[in-house]
Amino acid sequence: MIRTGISTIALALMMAGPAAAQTGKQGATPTAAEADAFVARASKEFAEFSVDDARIQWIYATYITPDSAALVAKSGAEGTEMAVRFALEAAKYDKAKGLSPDTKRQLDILRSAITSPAPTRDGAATALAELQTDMQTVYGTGKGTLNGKPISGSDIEAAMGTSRNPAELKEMWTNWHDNVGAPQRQDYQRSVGLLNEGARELGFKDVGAMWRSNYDMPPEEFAKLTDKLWNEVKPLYESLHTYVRWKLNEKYGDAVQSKTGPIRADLLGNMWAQEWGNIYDIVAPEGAGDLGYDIGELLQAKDYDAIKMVKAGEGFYSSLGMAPMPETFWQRSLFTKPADREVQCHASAWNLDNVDDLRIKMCIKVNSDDFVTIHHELGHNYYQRAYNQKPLLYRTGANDGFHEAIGDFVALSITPDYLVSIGLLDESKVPSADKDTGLLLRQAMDKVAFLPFGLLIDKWRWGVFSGGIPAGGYQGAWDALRLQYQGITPPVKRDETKFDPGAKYHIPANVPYTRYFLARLLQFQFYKAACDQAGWTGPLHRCSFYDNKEVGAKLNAMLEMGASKPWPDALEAFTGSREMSGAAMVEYFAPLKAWLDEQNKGKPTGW
Ligand code: X8Z
Ligand code: ZN
Repeated sequence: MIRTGISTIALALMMAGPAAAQTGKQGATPTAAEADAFVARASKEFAEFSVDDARIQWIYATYITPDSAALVAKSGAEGTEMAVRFALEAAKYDKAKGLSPDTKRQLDILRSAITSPAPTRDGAATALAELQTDMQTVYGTGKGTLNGKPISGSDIEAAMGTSRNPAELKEMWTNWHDNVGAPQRQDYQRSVGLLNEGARELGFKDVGAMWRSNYDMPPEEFAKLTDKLWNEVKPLYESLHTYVRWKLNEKYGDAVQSKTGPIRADLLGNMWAQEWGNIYDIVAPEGAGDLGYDIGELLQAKDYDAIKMVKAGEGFYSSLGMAPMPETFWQRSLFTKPADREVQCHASAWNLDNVDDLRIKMCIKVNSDDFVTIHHELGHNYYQRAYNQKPLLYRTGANDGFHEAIGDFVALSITPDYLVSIGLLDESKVPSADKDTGLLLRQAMDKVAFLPFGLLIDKWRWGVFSGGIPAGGYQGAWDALRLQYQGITPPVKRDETKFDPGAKYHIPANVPYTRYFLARLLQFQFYKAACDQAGWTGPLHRCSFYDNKEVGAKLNAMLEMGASKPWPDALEAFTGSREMSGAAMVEYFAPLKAWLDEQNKGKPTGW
């Protein structure tokens, strides 16, 4: 199974079962042929283990009970033990002379692509799996409150997007963080110890260094690359921050949002202040700001339900020439939140048999956020199917940012004209060119706002794993990074009895997050390339490559590669460039940046 919403190779590698160690003769340097045989054996055993493991994980994620939790922890521990054993063995075969590039690459994948390594000593993998499952159960079953009444994770997420009442927002924010985050603090600290011990046994400095070593370059260089990329787009974020803070001050007044300093985290339309598109109404440019439509309202007006939304997403991929999702996708996916049981609502995409048992798991609501997320998840599924002919260890993204970028890249094509072509928007309602600023601002509220958030989650974890952030300073360091990068502040005082990182899914689930930062930039690189291929000459943000089979074929060629080649090769195959870069995103938003800077004249900037 490759459960991409959660992780890619990492989980492929966690799906492991007991295997007899068959290393080369004790002490002797193994031969290239022995290394080939080892890779084949490891792949086969992973593949065999993975199907049952995937089913167990699926059952847990779609029906959280003490029983499914116990089973998922047990299977997870077995998988980790096997993955670690293969990683240690791979290190030995790595020394063989005359290795083929493919064997070398697969050995490297075996060595480093484990997200949750555990030490080999007895009981450690089980202890780690139990801690991680406990945290995920706290997250998956956690509740906040609204007006004193309990409210589920998916409902509170939606309510944070629509409420404009600062007291309600503060209540929801505080209770979610207190109820879901704080109880995980001890378990998280213990899990960090075990993860680091595991990473060190595998020859890495700490888990952070291990995560950073999966990008076809030395881990230190990768950290530098992320900073370089951030610096390319930071001015865009600062312009947006200045403008949005001003608008929030106009709306709520000094007592709620001051004209200077950080923005109050609960006012931005999202529980984590990671995407701000839901408060577009507050920031819309005067006069030209009304786009004349909201995707959520269009869907509701046309009586869309969850299935119809997913069908629309599938329709886009079909228009590129991709085969429809298999019948089993429709039979086995979880599209809506069941009324009678606990499920993990955080969206994910799965391939349970590594071939074509594709599924998504989501608690879909009929709104704009979820329409985009459906395209995101389907992007994972189409990627998974495209590379399913490759050797098992290559059945993942060129890097994890690629996997996260595909569906978002497709969703950038949801332009007004596209909405007309699928019958959601009336032709007479297509916003005229004078609405371009509004369209770009709506997009920037999601795409640009996310950038510092996408970066800081792993800045925090890299610090925790390296020891730079001590266990007694988890909360303080989190707040400091949120302030430094995002320029936001919690609505109530936090202290070290809290654990706000645990209130974000990817912390209890231990899913690396830099992938989403990379994806935010990559999706614009892909989009610009696709629009160039399509011969688009208008403003970039009005381009839709819907129905373009040529773009589809070229995209598929990149997707089919999976991880078989270093990611610059894959990037080059589709875009002609070998560098990840913020330039395409900066170009897309250039007209908005000029407009924002005009609006911001004379206003306080920075925090
Ligand atoms: O976790 C996700 C996807 C599943 S891979 C829904 N995303 C990040 C998040 O929700 O925090 C997509 C955008 C960022
Ligand atoms: Zn994803």
